[in-house]
Amino acid sequence: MNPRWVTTCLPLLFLSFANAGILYPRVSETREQISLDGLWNFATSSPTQKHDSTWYLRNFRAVDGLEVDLMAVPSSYNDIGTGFEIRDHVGLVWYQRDFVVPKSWQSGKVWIRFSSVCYSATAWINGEEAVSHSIGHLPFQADVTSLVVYGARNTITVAVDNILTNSTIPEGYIEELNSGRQKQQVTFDFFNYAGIDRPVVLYTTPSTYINDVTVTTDFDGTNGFVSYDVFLVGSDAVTARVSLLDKEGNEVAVDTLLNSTLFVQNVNLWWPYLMDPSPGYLYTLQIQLLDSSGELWDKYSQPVGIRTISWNENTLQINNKPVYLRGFGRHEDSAIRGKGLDLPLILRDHNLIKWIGANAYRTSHYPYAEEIMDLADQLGIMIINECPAVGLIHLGTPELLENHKQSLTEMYNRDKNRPSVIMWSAGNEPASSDPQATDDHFREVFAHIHDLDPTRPVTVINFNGRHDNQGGEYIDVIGFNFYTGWYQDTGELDVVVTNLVAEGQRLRGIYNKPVMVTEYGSDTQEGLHILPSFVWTEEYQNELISKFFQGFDQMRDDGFIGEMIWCFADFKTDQSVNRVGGNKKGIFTRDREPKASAHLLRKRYWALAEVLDNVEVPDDVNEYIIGN
Ligand code: GCB
Repeated sequence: MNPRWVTTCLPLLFLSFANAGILYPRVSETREQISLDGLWNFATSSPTQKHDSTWYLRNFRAVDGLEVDLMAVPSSYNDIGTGFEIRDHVGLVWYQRDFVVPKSWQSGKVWIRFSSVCYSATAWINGEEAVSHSIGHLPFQADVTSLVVYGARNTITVAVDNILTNSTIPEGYIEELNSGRQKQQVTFDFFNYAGIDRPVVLYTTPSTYINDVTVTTDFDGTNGFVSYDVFLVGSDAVTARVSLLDKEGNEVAVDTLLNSTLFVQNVNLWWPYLMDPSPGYLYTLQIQLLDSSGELWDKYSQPVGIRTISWNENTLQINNKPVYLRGFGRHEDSAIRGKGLDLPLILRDHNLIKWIGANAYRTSHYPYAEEIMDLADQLGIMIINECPAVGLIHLGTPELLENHKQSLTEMYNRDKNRPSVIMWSAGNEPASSDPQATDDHFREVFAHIHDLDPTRPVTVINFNGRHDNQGGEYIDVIGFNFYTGWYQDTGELDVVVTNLVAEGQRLRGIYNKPVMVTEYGSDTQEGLHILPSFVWTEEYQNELISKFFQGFDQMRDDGFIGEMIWCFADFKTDQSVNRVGGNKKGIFTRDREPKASAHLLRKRYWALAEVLDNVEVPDDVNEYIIGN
């Protein structure tokens, strides 16, 4: 045995309460996994039915009068059917399926993990409640070791509720329509998709297991440092072996403590896309627990990017180099699937992001699937990671505040180790009608996220809405959404540059913090052309964004750190008279084909990369759009 492997007897039971681990489930020599994705039985019901009886614990197909359909997991349920009932459903829906747990799983622990259910969910296994959770877009799990039967068939039933209230994250309320129907009103414009929209897995761990790991990184010249904290649950004495592997799988550092710093010579730093010929370099932190005889007890591998983030009143820096963010606001949205995870789609999206030369995006307006975040880590895309607090109104109410903080905690627990996450966003466009409430609410929210994570800056987009400086001392970066030339001064392209620069300077003046535009743009129907340009045409979108480019370039040397267009792709919204088939501010159509603006933005982003990152632009980007 390696002499550096020492036995560490830890107060393990104590640790089990100290940390709420939500590690991404990975198969290893000690961990197995079964996917529960596929077609589930599916039924809708009225909200009151939940409390009627325990009808839902029976086989759906045997419940008299219950109409049972099939539903794909993962997917939003709304656009799978053909009727209004399912698309516009308000309240509970029910999912059910059978699964078999292998006999061999009896020796350890069995977990069920949902990557996201929108919005609240309760799951029963064989009639026993297994887990309940209430914030969408975030994972949750439960130990179901004592609920499942081994070597036999089990049944899982999941109740999913899409109702949003004035204390949920995000907020909403139910309106009685003239028709007598109920409608879920929301404080955002994207379609209110719901369902089991990300993968569901069963997985195993040993009884003493790695519950969580927190990693922070640093470097000094060519030396890299990976500090880690491994949290165990269990009660046995174990031996630890924690090693760092490079991309080729070579061990470059090793330690025997559960909490230590690994030192890496000739470090390969994690760099953003186009800032280095090999952006997104990932090491693997391999954590092994061994029993007293040296047998492998548990093993978990965590990807690690070694990089630093620093910020001051003028700049945001990765590895001590100022970065200029060029990217998008985006949505998880596509035809039929809604917000359901779709691997071909997310790959196409990231191929388009590389093609266009972007280096960043914001997860507007909720945390995206872990598989999406994996791509960002691997490609070197910088992420402003936004919690689901979009359009909060009831600021100052204790329950909303608690839920808001909880959404940040859960997002942090899930994504804390991701190198791509360079900033937290505690929300988008909160209402500002009550400045006192805004101040109190956000003072607590910022303190909370800064306590969780002192290593990353924090923003709220359009903080305080009207940009007065209530609470501004707690915010690190000012992100603002600015629709001059669209919602304001519609059709008035001549005022765009002046309005934009004036707003940027005003915000700089108030906060003295780095400032960036997190949304700008215009709805554009692909294929619609009018000369001279007219709102909704491809010409207008191009002319409007060209004006913004001029404004951005005027601000760039004065604490202006980024531009994100709204939006990456067209997306579905609720029915409304100012949305024709959805929000059409996409640079790409909903099926991910370029509008004219995508080609223009590509020239802009590659020109910025050439000037700021010193890269060669691709041969087919033959015209540079930068400044004037
Ligand atoms: C905004 C919102 C975004 C909307 C966008 C729009 O300010 O943040 O969610 O989609 O405006 O197009 O109206």
